[in-house]
Amino acid sequence: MPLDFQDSLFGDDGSGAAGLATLPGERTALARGAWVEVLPGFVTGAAEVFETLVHEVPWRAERRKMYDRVVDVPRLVHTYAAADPLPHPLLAEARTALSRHFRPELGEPFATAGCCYYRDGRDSVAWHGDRFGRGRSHDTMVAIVSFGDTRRLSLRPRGGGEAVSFEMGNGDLLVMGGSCQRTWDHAVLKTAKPVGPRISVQFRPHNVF
Ligand SMILES: O=C(O)CCC(=O)C(=O)O
Repeated sequence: MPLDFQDSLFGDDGSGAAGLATLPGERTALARGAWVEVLPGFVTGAAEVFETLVHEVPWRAERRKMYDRVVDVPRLVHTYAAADPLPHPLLAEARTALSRHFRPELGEPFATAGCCYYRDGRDSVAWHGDRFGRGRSHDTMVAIVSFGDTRRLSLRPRGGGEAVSFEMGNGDLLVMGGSCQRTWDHAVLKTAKPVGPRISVQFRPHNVF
């Protein structure tokens, strides 16, 4: 697991104190009642948060059955339940700020924090929607904060259509809302570019995963 990295790698000179920028971000309507809202630089001092997450999250490698083989899932993961202490105080602050801002529309707070560690460009997550639990039948929101090197989050209509994508850099926020989990798929696809490690933290309401 690569633990050595420079703040400058992530376009963050490291001098910024850890903090949060003010919501809202910029919202883009997608087809079929879905939307995304983006706020670059939502977390300042994000390089320090990244370093803490690398060391403090109890990362787990998963294996998954694929056809007649069991293969490594190409990223490390850990999910914090709503009551679990989060590994950096800024994550708790971010969840509170996101809950306060989006609650009138979402109707509930963000609860769980899923963490994914993409060690390099070979790590990825394939096209999917968060359609287990209520995401299958109800509009909801998933708020992703990105730490570390820049990776592209792609979205495409479920069943086919033109994809859109967003470069997510260190400290950037992207919220998927409306029908997005039911009517669109999203992915972080592999890249041959020489990218360094990235960690994403996904805040979800109860019973959305
Ligand atoms: O890492 C990301 O930005 C997306 C993660 C994701 O889609 C998932 O874990 O369901």
